Amino acid sequence: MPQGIAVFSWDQKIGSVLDFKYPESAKISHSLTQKIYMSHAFNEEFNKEELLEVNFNNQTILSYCDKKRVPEFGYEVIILIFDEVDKENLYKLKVDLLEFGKALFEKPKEERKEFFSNNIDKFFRKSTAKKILLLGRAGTGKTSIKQIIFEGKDPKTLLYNPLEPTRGITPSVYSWLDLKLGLFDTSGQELEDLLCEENLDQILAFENSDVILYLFDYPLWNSKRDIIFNDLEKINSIIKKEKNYIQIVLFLHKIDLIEESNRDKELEDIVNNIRKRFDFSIYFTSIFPILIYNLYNAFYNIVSNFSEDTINLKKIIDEMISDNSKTMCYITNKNDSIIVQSMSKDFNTLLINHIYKMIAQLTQSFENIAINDNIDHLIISSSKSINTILNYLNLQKFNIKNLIIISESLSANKLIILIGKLRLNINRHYYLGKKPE
Ligand SMILES: Nc1nc2c(ncn2[C@@H]2O[C@H](COP(=O)(O)OP(=O)(O)OP(=O)(O)O)[C@@H](O)[C@H]2O)c(=O)[nH]1
Ligand SMILES: [Mg+2]
Repeated sequence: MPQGIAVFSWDQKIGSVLDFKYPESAKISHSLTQKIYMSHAFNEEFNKEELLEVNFNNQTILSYCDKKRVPEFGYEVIILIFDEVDKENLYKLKVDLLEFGKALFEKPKEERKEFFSNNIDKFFRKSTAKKILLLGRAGTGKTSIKQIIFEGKDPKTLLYNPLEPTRGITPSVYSWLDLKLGLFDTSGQELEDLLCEENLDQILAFENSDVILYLFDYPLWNSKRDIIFNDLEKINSIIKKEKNYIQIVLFLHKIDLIEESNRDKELEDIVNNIRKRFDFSIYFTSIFPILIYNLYNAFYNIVSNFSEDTINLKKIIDEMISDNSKTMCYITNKNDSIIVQSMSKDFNTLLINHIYKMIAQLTQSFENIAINDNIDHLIISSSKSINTILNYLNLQKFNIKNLIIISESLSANKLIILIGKLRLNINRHYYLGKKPE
């Protein structure tokens, strides 16, 4: 990503005059603008648009000036500054800067600043921060979910070695593609106090929240559903006082404790029961290996409301999955958390946890060999004709790392072709800003 962008003009008496820049912290020294001006002025070519690549103090600068305009308006220049330039990306940046500069300088001076601010997002990816507040009674599974989804912990370990109860409010910040997610985990034992009107921590917890995730587990629903309804009423009245829109999402957790033969019917009854009083989205979750897919999906749905990257990546892999049977695909981030996934309906869900685990074990050593030895992908074929391909995407700066496809129907060769296509689409999304149709 560029370090900065700036527009300046050249006054014959006083030198460079900085018109505007972004971000405000970008350092645009006089010697830099002087060097850029000289590069344009001493370039023999006149009467045409010029886009130069200039190196200055370990920085690379792309600079655009339309020299046809110089006799009438003087030198007007727009520059884009980089610490390091991605060669793959350079051509696209040049085209974008040329288009942007041209459109900007055609505008009357008084309109340029607004045009500049409204359009620089094509060079700077916006990182948006969102806050999720996790609420729920003691032992319902809040911290376990947090550790699985955001910290890559193994669900089995958390099932057999339960965590200590949480105390107070524990905020953590995680990167999720183009988002910064602030996750506020709270203590179930202190929930009643937290929801009390006079509680001082309430402001810290609720203020600026975008989503409130209220978790209740199946045993609690069975034994004390009044408590759940009561909590929800209180939460509802607290957020009415907040200025911003806050979405409430419910997780009915530990659905593994509902007998399988009765599960669908039971869940339907629970939803109908809740719907009589509240209109919140409800997800059914569990950290049990065969059900964990639902938990990941619940998070994608919540996060994709904020993150354009999540939506686009999901579209790319969904499209591929829709053409193949018994296949699953997912993408991981820097922390090896799964950020998007897609699965054909006939995929054997019993395989999921085993594969997550195997990949998690492989991924660190794979990353090292992928970088050091330029290895593109790794294929694992099991004796039960399950083929898995692991591809290092090398897009760490966008917070994505590996692309994984597991298939019971596709041969290793087909997987290689498929991964090539997916990789191309993902790169097009990141480098060319192409949205999937
Ligand atoms: N059966 C089952 N147990 C689960 C599931 N998820 C978590 N647990 C168990 O639930 C217990 C409580 O988990 P925690 O994550 O510590 O619960 P918490 O909501 O953070 O609890 P507090 O911090 O006290 O508010 C642990 O014993 C977990 O192993 C699940 O999906 N199914
Ligand atoms: Mg906890």
